[in-house]
Amino acid sequence: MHIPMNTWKHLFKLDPAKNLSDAHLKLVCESGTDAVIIGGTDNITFDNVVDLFARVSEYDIPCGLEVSAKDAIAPGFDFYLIPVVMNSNEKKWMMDIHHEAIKEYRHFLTYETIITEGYCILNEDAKAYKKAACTLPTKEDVLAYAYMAEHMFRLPVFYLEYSGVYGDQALVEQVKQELDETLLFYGGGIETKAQAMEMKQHADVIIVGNSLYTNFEEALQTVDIE
Ligand code: 1GP
Repeated sequence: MHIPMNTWKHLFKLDPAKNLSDAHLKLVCESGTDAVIIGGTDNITFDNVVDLFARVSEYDIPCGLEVSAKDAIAPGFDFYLIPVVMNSNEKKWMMDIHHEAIKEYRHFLTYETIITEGYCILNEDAKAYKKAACTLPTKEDVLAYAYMAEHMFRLPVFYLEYSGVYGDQALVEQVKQELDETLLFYGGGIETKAQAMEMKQHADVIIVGNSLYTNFEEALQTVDIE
């Protein structure tokens, strides 16, 4: 499948370790979002990933797996988002887990389905920040990571990850100015349509996750950002 990332504006990220009713899942999948991502940090298992994927597959919406645990990688997704955590202190979050995953799953982790994300995690309290042993980068650091993502590694995506908190709009704007080819994904703390519109001014794609589980009705409005 050709992944039409260049047309994306908005993605919902569903956490397989959290509960979403069938009625709410239907509204998410029929919301007009460009794709649904399944991903999270804690308690991600093969079973809960496959269960949620089966439920999303009832709908006519592309579904991707953002890989965070090697044991929870399942075949059949339309695409696989592979984070490479650029501000991690540990090589395993950039290379080694990926290496192990490819040895096992290369038959379906293919050129056509993989979207490698240069991840920069900016919320020190985020579970992913702690798990991936990150260091908080300065503004100059972030801009250099963005430059590296595009010019050194030619990554399709640079992901500013504020997971759980609403980020620094000025920084998102500056990072966008650093990028020409690499798409800028922004995720973190978007709870309202106004916030979605604000971040979408600069990011190519915004990702909404947690607010689906805290204020569903407001979260659903974030799709409507034209
Ligand atoms: C998390 O970037 C996504 O990986 C979305 O963040 O859960 O804070 O919306 P939130």
